[in-house]
Amino acid sequence: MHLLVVDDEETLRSVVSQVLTADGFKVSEAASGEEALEVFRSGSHQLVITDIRMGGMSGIELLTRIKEHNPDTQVVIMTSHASLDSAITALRAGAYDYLVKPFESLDLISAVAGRAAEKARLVAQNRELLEQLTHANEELQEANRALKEMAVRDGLTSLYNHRYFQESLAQEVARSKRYDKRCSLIFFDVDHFKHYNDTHGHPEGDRLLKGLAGLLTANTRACDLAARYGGEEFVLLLPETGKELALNVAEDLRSRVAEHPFAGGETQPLGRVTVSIGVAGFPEDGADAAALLSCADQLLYRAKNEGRNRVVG
Ligand code: GH3
Ligand code: MG
Ligand code: MG
Ligand code: MG
Repeated sequence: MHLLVVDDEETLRSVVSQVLTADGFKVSEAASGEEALEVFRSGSHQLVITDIRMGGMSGIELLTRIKEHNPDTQVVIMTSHASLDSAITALRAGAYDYLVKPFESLDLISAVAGRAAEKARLVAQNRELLEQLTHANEELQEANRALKEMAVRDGLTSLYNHRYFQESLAQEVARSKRYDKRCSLIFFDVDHFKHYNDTHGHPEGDRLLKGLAGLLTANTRACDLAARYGGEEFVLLLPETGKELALNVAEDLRSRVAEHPFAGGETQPLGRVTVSIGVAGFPEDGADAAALLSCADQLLYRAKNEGRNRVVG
């Protein structure tokens, strides 16, 4: 434990210093408050024993400065019988204890310094525990955030999952109703995906779904919500968007998919990877979430029946 002894009387300083060195402390000395502050700032003293009345900076001011710099440092004050009042002031300012000069016994110095050192050790330990706790808490919060995010995402594509989409659709329709706004739903399904899986294998099929999700995300506005509805079915919820605009978005999406050079696309019945899309608008196609979804689903099936790779609204 590093200890700093501060007194302008050299004899007294060296007596205290010798006693505490014998007790096993690593002792530095300073002859004034100013010097003490300099030594303190450049070292790592956990304990300071200082005289109160010195030429220049007083022991009380030194105490205050030290506490500002490192509140964990323990400071013991040395005072004379004549100035016990300033000892009280020092205690109020955060001193650990005081020693009265002339010293009745050197053992007393050892005892007080020993207790102050123990306190400094406990304070440092507490600080360390607190830091560990804070760190653990931050990690926990981060894990919680990640967990919450995982709960709303689809594992394969990282798009929002079915449950989150259903909740969002219900909310969006309710919001649109209340504020007399429009919103639209784009529902699409990969054409002949069974054939793709049969030709290239399920893992390649998974890769295709991921690629498709990437294409979808890259072409979705921040306010739109893209989700994986089920196996090879995806949805795009467009808040505050009328059906005419949604049809344009859907057509754009359809052509982007058809033009995208997905691996193995040329082996598909339509000669590339394509999607069929149904587009439903609120309020004209359904008065609630279920009706809107059912309408988009029916329109999607019409797109399939009419030859696939098309948008029906
Ligand atoms: P259609 O054009 O009529 O939609 O034909 P389709 O073959 O796509 O339709 P169908 O519903 O008959 O087949 C869907 C296929 O999607 C069957 C299923 O194995 C596959 N599928 C569903 N989920 C996944 C998945 O997560 N990964 C892979 N690789 N395939 C999936
Ligand atoms: Mg003095
Ligand atoms: Mg399907
Ligand atoms: Mg399909």
